[in-house]
Amino acid sequence: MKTAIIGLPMVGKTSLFTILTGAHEAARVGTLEARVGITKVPDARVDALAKLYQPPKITYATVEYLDFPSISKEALRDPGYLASLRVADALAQVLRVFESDTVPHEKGSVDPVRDFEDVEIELILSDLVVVEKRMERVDKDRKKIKNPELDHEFALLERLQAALGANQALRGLEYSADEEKRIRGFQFLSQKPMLCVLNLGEKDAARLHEVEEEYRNGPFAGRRNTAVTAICGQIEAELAELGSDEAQEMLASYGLKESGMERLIAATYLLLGLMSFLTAGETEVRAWTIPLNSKAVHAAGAIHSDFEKKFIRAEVVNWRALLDHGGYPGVKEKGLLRLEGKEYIVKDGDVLVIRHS
Ligand SMILES: Nc1nc2c(ncn2[C@@H]2O[C@H](COP(=O)(O)OP(=O)(O)OP(=O)(O)O)[C@@H](O)[C@H]2O)c(=O)[nH]1
Ligand SMILES: [Mg+2]
Repeated sequence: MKTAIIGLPMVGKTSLFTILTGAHEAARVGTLEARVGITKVPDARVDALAKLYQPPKITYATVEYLDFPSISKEALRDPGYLASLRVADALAQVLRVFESDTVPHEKGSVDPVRDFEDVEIELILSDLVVVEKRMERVDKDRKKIKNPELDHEFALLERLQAALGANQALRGLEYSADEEKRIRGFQFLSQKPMLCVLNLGEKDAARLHEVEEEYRNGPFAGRRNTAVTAICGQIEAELAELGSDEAQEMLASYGLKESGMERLIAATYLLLGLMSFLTAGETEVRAWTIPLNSKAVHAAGAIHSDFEKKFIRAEVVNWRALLDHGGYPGVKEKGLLRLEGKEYIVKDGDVLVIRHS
């Protein structure tokens, strides 16, 4: 799962990317010079189970981030930039809330909502071009052959056109499963889930949660597929250089409980509609990523495609129960280990053992 970090010039995209991923190397994404980095999803359940089992291998779920050059009309006309952005599963837009003399933003002043709308409008216009091109094509075909499929598609495109024409992002619309399928291939930019990352200055650090709530319940309230999180990039950069005790101390000195990065990663994960199930034993404790509401048989497939094909049953126990009873013998004795079939909907924090033939 890829999340593209986007935003206007000099808002702290690259700084954020570097803190998130620790990656410094540039890599090519298609024809574009963008940077790719992988972040592990912090998971206290994995930590706790690893303490119990002491396995040689501990594996966290991961999210991939892409650091993009700043968004502009020009960038969005560059086919390479567009193509690279289209493959992202979600967008994280960095919004500058910190005051800075070095930022040569033409409008200078801090206004994250204005900046958000500026980028939003570019995404919308770029989608509108795609929709209208496709409408022309479909309309031509409709004149040649009578096909209800084409009429369906045209009607859907008209709906998208109307929304975009009214400056509405496609992530705000509701789609039937059929419509979802029809438009997936277009990889519309304004349809991608959006994480707004408010990048606060040091002096606002103590008000981090307050500011986040203000925006979440204010200008960004009620938007579908949109999440809001606030960080203080400068502090996070310093935290990244520290050991965990020192980091805790520094957080406390700003009146903060946890690192903003952890909240940001968790928010990305949720926005992408993902959850984790776990496997735990003496050889490895591991978090596996699956879409929310996945069936047991698909969870098995995340581990190994053979497990999906030859699935018999899943042994399921909640991670906390496994921990509290010191492992499998304990939960078996208490009757807490359940046997579930293919159709079982896996829950966040389930620990699974897949029985297969
Ligand atoms: N005060 C403050 N300055 C920051 C923060 N984040 C970034 N900066 C400064 O802003 C400038 C741009 O930072 P980058 O991370 O390169 O921003 P960017 O969005 O990647 O910039 P472009 O890719 O050039 O559009 C640098 O001078 C940073 O030191 C922050 O959280 N607080
Ligand atoms: Mg940059």
